[in-house]
Amino acid sequence: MDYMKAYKNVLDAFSLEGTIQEICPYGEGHINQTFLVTTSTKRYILQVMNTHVFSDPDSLMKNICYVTKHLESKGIETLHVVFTKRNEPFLKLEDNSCYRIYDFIENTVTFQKATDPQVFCNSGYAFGEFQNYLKEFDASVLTETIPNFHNTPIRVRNFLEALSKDVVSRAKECEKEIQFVLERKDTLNLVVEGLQDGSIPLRVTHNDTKLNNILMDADTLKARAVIDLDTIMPGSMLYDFGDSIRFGASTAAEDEKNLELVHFDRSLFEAYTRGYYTAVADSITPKEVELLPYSAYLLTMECGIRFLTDYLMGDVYFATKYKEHNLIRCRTQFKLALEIYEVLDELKCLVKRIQEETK
Ligand code: ADP
Ligand code: GN1
Ligand code: MG
Repeated sequence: MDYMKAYKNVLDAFSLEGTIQEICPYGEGHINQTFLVTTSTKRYILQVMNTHVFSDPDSLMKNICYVTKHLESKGIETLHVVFTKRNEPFLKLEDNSCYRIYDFIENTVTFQKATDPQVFCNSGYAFGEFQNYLKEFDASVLTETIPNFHNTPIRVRNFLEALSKDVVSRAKECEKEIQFVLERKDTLNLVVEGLQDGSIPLRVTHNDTKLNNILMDADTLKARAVIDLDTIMPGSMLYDFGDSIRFGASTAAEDEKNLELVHFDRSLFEAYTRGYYTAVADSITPKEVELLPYSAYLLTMECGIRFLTDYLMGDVYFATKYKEHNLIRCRTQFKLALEIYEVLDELKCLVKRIQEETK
């Protein structure tokens, strides 16, 4: 596809430096379409915003502007929104398609897999620090961009609905996975119940803390900037911790087809927990500490259920590269969830040890 031609009008609407030289697809995100734009003097990230997933782009971009302004005021490196020539934070065309541009954050790298425990530990510390920065942020200005995003019981309900409709007749291809959810659906309520009865604090959280949503410095491999700020909303810090473990403490990619290669890696769990706990030690509550291992199980199950639901619905949510992509992703998640569940008690001991050592 000739991206230069396709997006010329879009880019013309923004105040960019230099003359455009190249536009090419970039990154591994599942939600927005991301492009790297190179001009004669600078690089930018262009995103075709996913308005199916985020139905209120105005509020979404307001959230991002609030949060990035807050971070900037504290001297923290963050996404920089490039405004349009009409001084809007994003461009909406007549066909309702929406586009935004960020400065490309130079000299950074993203990882699709945690290979080095120290890098994973650094990312844990950075997501913990990010949680701290959001503590002082006034949650009342934020719009909930996806209501009930991590409400796992509601995710289960959506799955059951997709299963009963079976609109693309795929249920017969995933009987084992369906059974897996049905057998475990009652183990997924603890965080939502804790938030409801007040025993788990509601905080402002990132909600999408996978390793490729953090940019690491290319030289030091320390975290430079937490990105993908679309889902910053009130939530539980357990969502952020659990989701990082789900993605990063695996020995294989999220879409590895050979399940024999997919294992939960306890040393990666330990590395991340060390980094994260060190950052949040002053604010994490005893119940949150207790539930850290469970949250890894919960978020892994939840994500697997979301992939399976999308598979049953005909791949309407996540970007997929081939027909079984969502089912393959679901299988890696369920394999990991099972392995995490089997060692929950040992992980609790590990967390206690880290807590003692950090005192
Ligand atoms: P999605 O919501 O689809 O996951 P992201 O906002 O996470 O989209 O962007 C996808 C990828 O693009 C990221 O994982 C990262 O590699 C890269 N990326 C996004 N924004 C920037 C930026 N400002 N500078 C450098 N890389 C970026
Ligand atoms: C999506 O946007 P991205 O690719 O960073 C999804 C997450 C899932 C993740 C699974 C808004 O994250 O919730 O955990 O895919 N984001 C949204 O890889 O749904
Ligand atoms: Mg992303």
